[in-house]
Amino acid sequence: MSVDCLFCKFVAREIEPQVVAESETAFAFRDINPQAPTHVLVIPKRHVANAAELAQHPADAAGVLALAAQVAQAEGLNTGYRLVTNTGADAGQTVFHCHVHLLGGRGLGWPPG
Ligand code: D5M
Repeated sequence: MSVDCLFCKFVAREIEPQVVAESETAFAFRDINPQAPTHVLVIPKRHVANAAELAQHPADAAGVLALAAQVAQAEGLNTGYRLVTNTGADAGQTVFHCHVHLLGGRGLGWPPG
């Protein structure tokens, strides 16, 4: 855990987000500024800054993807959804605890902006 990290505080339940699902290694909650009817953030419970750091922990990376798939199914996203991981300032990363955006419930354009 990183003491100054908002998402670590969510995992520790020091602050309560809108929790969607949880597993041994991953945690899912609704984005505060949703960009689609379903916009859930799926994070590793372990504090890592980004996807590159998450790759150093394969079990946690797999846990994040598995929880994302579970949430997508629970949300009824049968016709498709998108997983996005912004990494670094140029990609628009603003929270430096790795997170995967799960977006669905509407048609999604490509390429993203
Ligand atoms: O995405 C960071 C995301 O984190 C962004 O979509 C808003 C979300 N966010 C920020 N604060 C909160 C709280 N308090 N609850 C829920 N969601 C939050 P990035 O890819 O880093 O730009």
